[in-house]
Amino acid sequence: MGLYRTSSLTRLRAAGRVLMTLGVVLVHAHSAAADFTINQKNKVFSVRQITIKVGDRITFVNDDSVNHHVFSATQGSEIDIVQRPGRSDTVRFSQPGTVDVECAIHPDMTLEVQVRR
Ligand SMILES: [Cu+2]
Repeated sequence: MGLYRTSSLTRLRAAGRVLMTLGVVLVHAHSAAADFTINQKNKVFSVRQITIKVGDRITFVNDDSVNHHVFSATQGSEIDIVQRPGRSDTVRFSQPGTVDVECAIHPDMTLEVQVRR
């Protein structure tokens, strides 16, 4: 009897550990966001196009000696960040779709962000 109790308690504990491990794995998979960096130098973005996943982050860095204004009017993914030289700001993209980014000061500076599910 005593032996039986011990063994079913052991089984319960083992099952609990499996469930906890699964939970940790699921949480980890859900939060596995990637980080990207895009620089602004000589009045261009370092890439013209980038494909990322929902939840990923892009850090915009102003490597110029003039102000930039990272801007997007894409609905649900609006960006409006004035950047002094040397400044960097991180934006998280939470909506799937195409996000058109530009510099509101230098309209030739454009960047297309493809956000995939
Ligand atoms: Cu600019």
